[in-house]
Amino acid sequence: MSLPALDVHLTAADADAALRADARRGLTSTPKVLSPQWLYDARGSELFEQITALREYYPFTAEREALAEHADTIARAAAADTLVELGSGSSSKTPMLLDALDRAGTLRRYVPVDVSPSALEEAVPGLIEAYPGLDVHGVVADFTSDLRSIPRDGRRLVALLGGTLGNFEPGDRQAFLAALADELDPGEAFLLGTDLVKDEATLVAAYDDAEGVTAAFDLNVLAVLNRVLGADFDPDGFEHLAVWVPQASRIEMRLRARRAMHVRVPELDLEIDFAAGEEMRTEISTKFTREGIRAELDAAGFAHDGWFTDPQGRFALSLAVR
Ligand code: AVJ
Repeated sequence: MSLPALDVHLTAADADAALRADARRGLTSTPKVLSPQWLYDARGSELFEQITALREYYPFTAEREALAEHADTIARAAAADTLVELGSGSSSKTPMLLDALDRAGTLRRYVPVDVSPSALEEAVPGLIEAYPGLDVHGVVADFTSDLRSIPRDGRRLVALLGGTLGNFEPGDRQAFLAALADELDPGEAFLLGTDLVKDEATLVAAYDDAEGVTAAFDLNVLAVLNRVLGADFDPDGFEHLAVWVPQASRIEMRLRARRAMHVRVPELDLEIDFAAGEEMRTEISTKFTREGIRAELDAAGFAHDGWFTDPQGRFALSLAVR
């Protein structure tokens, strides 16, 4: 089977340069911080897949339940011919939306957008096979900085699922929502999946599971830095932490130095020191409230059109229209 070419707006060299700039900034700032993008090499993506199957990691199941129950309502409200999925990754929940749009009788095209060409190359063939009449148009782009690369024609439903928005800092989140509102035409819709605030024990367990899969996922970032930047991090010198930060309404994944360490990062021409007990933040995962999401969507220029959760009210899908 021959594949339609991906529309590439981000080359491997661009992505690499962005990650290096991020690492230089983050490793030299106080406290130290890394972009969550570093977590998802092949091994990290495999560990994330394992995380989604953990009993403690409820967001994946909860979003699936919300989609199963409400996808038809969402599809009828959006009446879109084009589903644009930002950060589509393995497109694992996409069929739930595609099927619903198909049942609504409007579906014509699917546009998965991801920074990873390999993720698109893996996901697209199966979708082409499963949806014979569907026009599948993959776009390789960083949607946080480049929304111009998504097709403008048709009536679009833009989806950002999986709680991905929770990885953004508040300022970046607002800038992204405003840029997306600006990109959409009147009547077009945005479907946003967000995890919700709940008791601390449940939240922390979801990011620090008993089997240690999330710890392995977090620590893997050091192996990535060692491989990509020639660094000499000793993963055994760090431990994984999941911390609930109520003032910011977010879980932070951090790596804590078990002892003082000196680390060389030759590819960045950098040497850094960790004090014993020093913490480096590797990911934020913001948890939202209904009022908070409404306020942020309003501020960005969206009208709020629907709120759909799983039966237990753990995870929300917000439908916003332009
Ligand atoms: C894929 C970013 C939504 O924040 O819950 C899972 C990633 N990190 N366990 C999340 C993640 C640790 C996940 N997102």
